[in-house]
Amino acid sequence: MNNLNNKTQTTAATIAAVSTPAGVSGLAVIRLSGKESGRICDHLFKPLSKRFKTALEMKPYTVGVGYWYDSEQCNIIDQVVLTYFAAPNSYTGEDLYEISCHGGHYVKQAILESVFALGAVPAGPGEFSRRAFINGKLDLTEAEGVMDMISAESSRQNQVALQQLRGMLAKEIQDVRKNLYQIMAQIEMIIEFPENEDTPEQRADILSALNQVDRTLNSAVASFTQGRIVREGLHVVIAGRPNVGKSSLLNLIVGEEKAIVTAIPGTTRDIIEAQIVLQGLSVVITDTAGLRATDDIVEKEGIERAYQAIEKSDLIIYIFSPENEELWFEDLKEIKSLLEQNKKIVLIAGKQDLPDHQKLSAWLNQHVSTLDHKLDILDFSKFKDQNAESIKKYILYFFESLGDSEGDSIMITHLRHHRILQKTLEQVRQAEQAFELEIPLDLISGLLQAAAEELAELTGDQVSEELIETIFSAFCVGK
Ligand SMILES: Nc1nc2c(ncn2[C@@H]2O[C@H](COP(=O)(O)OP(=O)(O)OP(=O)(O)O)[C@@H](O)[C@H]2O)c(=O)[nH]1
Ligand SMILES: [Mg+2]
Repeated sequence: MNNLNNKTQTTAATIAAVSTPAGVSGLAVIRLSGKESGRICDHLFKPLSKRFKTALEMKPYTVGVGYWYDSEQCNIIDQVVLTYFAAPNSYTGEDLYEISCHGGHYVKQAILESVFALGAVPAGPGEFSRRAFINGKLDLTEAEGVMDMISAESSRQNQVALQQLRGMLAKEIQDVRKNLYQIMAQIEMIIEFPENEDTPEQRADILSALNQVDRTLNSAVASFTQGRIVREGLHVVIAGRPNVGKSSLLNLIVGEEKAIVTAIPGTTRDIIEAQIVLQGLSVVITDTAGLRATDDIVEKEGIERAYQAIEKSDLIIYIFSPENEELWFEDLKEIKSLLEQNKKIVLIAGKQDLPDHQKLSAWLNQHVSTLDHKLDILDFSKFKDQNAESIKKYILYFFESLGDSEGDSIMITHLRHHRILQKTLEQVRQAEQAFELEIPLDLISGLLQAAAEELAELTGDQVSEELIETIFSAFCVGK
């Protein structure tokens, strides 16, 4: 464990990388961070006119326009805009320069080579953010928020990333830790001065403070059900027998002919995945091979993959067709088995335009009521656009029904956070029980100490090198 008290330490090497995406663009940004960044830029950047300063003369948070030279100072590579952020008030906490240059392959490469020639080294993935963490500019949850912000594809992903990036989760965790330490201090007082401090009021006070911590942690832990889905997308799988209209439903929902539709049972073999955004929520919809016993090797593999997708799904849209009445009981068996695996299912009485649909509807209503779980049944016909809209509405309704989070409360979106909070909550609950059972106070204090230390790992106040490595290596180069 590395106790990162020394939050102002700087790492020796000056690092550089292109922070904008690979490929050709109008402009690109190259970042340079570290003690030597001013000297390196000063050597290579010549102001365009007297209006602009050299890199070392620039005031912090100003820009200069000028020419960028190669490391021999013979050839101009590009005309650039240089921005200077001074330590410690920069993203990394170190002296940091941003070179805005033209976004062609040659220019970017040549500028990078010029700074490497003068002693900068290539930044690894996430190294700018890692330095920001080491220098106390970001805690781990905020750094994870930065990464989520970059990969956000929907407004809800953006919102949860922003919440974390702004340090709201970090603040909540700090508050809980503070409360835990206060409770430990109160317990300490009772141990030290039992004759004065060990009163029923004091004990009631401690228990109520513990209950409060329990409630906060519990609501954070519970928010993960929705939080995980917001961050990773809601995984919806369309399943059912061959030829019931699974691919037709996928196509209608995503609004394009994504999957092949034919009258031949067993048309879809592979997994077909489409991503849509429903009211700011990312949804990944997967069409699958029809479920049946088969000797066809390709189809068998497809069905195997269908089951894998089902396994990972948050919601299964299971379609029945009026055309294969002989299989309805088989379908019901399949559904029972999925329910036993705790899968969430909505049933579709498909091909609503066919005459036997009513019979299917009645059968479903009758038999579904005998199941242990209440399942919703929707109608669908590929000829009715509004059916696709109702299914989309249902998907959103399903998501909303997973939680009761109030609009502005913190949402946990990372498994790492969830695990830590869950463990902390267990320790706090043990402490509550122990307190009620009047177990010796020093043991309770020990449990609370463990809980507070657990939380320190969440924000990165106490964290292993290995964890830091794991988190930042998932970042892109240049961030
Ligand atoms: N009448 C009617 N026919 C439909 C409907 N939906 C699909 N079909 C037809 O049913 C046949 C199978 O449709 P698909 O969407 O390919 O069915 P699937 O479940 O993906 O089939 P597999 O990929 O073989 O498992 C095609 O001929 C479709 O035109 C519907 O709502 N009404
Ligand atoms: Mg299909």
